[in-house]
Parts: sequence; C-alpha cells; structure tokens
Amino acid sequence: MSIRDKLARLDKNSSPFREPEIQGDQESQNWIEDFEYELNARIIKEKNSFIMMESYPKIPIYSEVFELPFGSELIDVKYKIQSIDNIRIDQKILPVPYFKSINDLSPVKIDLNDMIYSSNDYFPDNWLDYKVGVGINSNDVIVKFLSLNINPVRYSPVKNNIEFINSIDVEIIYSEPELSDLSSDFDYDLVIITPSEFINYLTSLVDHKNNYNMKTVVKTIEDIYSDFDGRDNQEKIKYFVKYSIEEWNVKYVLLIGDITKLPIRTTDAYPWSGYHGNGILSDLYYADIYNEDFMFCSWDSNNNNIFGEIEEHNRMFDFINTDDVDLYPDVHIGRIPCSNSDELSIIVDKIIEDFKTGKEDRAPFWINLKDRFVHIEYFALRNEKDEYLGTLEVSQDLTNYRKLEGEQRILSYTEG
Ligand SMILES: [Ca+2]
Ligand SMILES: [Ca+2]
Repeated sequence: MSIRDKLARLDKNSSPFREPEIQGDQESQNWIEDFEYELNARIIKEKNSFIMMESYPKIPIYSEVFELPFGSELIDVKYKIQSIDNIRIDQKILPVPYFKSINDLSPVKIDLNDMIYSSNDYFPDNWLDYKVGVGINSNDVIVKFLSLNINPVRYSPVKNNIEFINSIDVEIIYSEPELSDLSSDFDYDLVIITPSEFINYLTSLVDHKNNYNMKTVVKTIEDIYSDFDGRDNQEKIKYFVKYSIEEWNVKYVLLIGDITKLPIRTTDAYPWSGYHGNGILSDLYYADIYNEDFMFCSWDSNNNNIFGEIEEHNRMFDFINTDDVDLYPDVHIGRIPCSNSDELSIIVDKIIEDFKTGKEDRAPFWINLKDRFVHIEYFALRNEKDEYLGTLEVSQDLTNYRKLEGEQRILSYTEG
C-alpha cells in the first residue's frame, strides 16, 4: 500500500481517540499482592499497542508503519493537536512487568521505575515518536519504513494526572526518490555462501532449488575473502551480500557451516540489562545491509570494532542505539550450522525429501554448538498453488534464554 493510500485510509477511518477508561486487570491483581500500591491500568480503545518497557507505566499507544519508496528522504514529521484534556486519578498506573521466558515458572515480577514514578514530568515525553529504517517489505521490495507511534495518553505519576488528546493531525514530508528502486536485470533468487570444503555436497540442493524455479548460485567464502574488501571476514561477507542484492537482485541468502566454519558477528547489545551478557551472536548482521540513508550499515558507526552497542537511556522508553544499527533486514537469511560434510549431507537429503513429499512444512530443532545454544527452524516455501519452492532456515542464539532441558538432536523433529 502506498503512503498516499495509507494516509487517505487513516484520514477516512480516523475517529477521535476516546477518553481513556479505567479497566481493572484481573491478571495484574495477582502480580501486585506484595505491593502496597493499588494499581490500575487505564486503557484507550483505539490503542493497538502499549509502551512495553519494564517497570515503566504501561501506556497505550497507536502505531502505524508507513513505507516510503527506495531512495526517499524523510524531511520532517509534523503534528498538530487541537486540545489536551486532563483526568485526575488517585491510583498509580500499572507498570510493565519484567519479561521472563515462557517456561520460567517463577512469579511475574513488577517494580516501579523510580525516575518515572517520582517525577512531575509526563511520560512519554512526546505525543508522537517515530523511527526510520530500511529493509524488505512483505513483497520482498526494499523500502524505507517509517514507524510512527502516537501517544494519545501521557501520565504524570506525582501529579496523579493523565493528559490525553482526542485527535492529532500528522504530516509526513519526504522527497520523492530520483531512482524508483534497485531494479536490475533478473539474475538469481538465492545465493548460497559456503566454505569450499562443502561445495560438492551442495549440488543436489542447488539442482533441487533450480528445478523449482528458485535460481540459485553458490559462492565460497574463500572467493569472497579474496574478492571483497572489509575490515574482517564478516564484513567481507556482508559486502558480498550487498553486491548480490544490487547486481543479482538476490532475495535469499543461505549460509552453510557452523560458526567455526563460517564466521558469525558477535555483538555487544544489552537489550534488557540483566538478561544478557556481552557477546550476542547475530546472523541478522548479514541481512541488515542498508541503514536509513540506504548506505552500508556496518553495525559499528563509531568505528571501535565493537558491534551493535547500545546504551540505556535515562528516561526515554528506548535505548540509545550507539552504533546506529538499522535492524531491518534487507534480504532473507538462513544458516545450516553443520560442522562437517556428513551432517550437511544428512540435512540436505532429509530436507529435500521431506519437503518434496509435503511431510513437513516446518522443521524446528535445537542443538548445542560448542557452548552456545541455538534454536533453528526450517520453513518450506510454497507458492499460491502450494507447490514447493524451497526452504528457509531461521536460527537464533538462545544461550541466555535457555531453560529447556536436554537436547533435541538434528533430524529427530516430529515425523509423520
Ligand atoms: Ca561500536
Ligand atoms: Ca536495513
């Protein structure tokens, strides 16, 4: 949907935000037994999300994501509000509870953020926030995303007061791109990146994908390291992915080999302090090619060779993204984390066989890779006629989330 269509739709459907209502939350009553505060959530009907920052007031927001064409420059986002209403309350608004993993059976913990709950200031700071990034949309086209958060309710815990707005007019000003998109001559859909030692074991996979009309090319890391520049091997691979998007119109990238065979990027992100140590592994690094200016996103804009740094912000409900990591992927990425050719052959054969027979559309399993714990899932890609097109693999390092017992071995996923 174009931004004009979407703005028109917003305009047509826009109904004023209604006055927030008090709504007791049964579940939350259970969370607060140990607290002396009496807490209530206040909601607003039109909200489609909440500010979800641990220990900060759970404030309803209205979010909308717009897509601007490749090459667009966002110039400004302006807004006008007609009037601000006030509601006095005598109870505190419930904070967002601390996140925990699904299988963690300990009680939900809540706490009040001192800085917010002892402040006269209104939270959130603004009626409107937005974030911009560049990535692939649902049609696999690279666009600029403008993610708009409207905050119709703001809250001062010390004043025991809520401010809310009935309506807001938003104006998005951007320049049309000179080039409409990245379109190039069609070449390949999928590029497989592999150490040369595995290349002979990929023939059947490549044939299989080409047979199903997913045009596939293989590139070895040895060739990439000699042909592409970069501060280290990971950055050389990332520059090659950028090249494959721009020159070959590639939409899918499949990495072959575990992290001892094909390197991964180690990042220094602390998304929720206390939950993670340093050293989060990320293959998203290889998929997030462009920043919001459509330039190469190194994940290290301060050039200290520490990637993906973030700092906790004092008051904002977000973190300072020190390294300007865009986080929107510009290509689909997956990895078969095999450590030898036998593992690779087994995985390739099994996946092709199962997906051809339609037995499995989804093949999750998890394994230990040295001391890291990684969750991997394969998805069968099918077209509208339900014909098999190929597989997509998604992996996630879960070491720090891990509470699962034991290990489900490769290829023991649910059968039949
Ligand atoms: Ca850095
Ligand atoms: Ca991006």
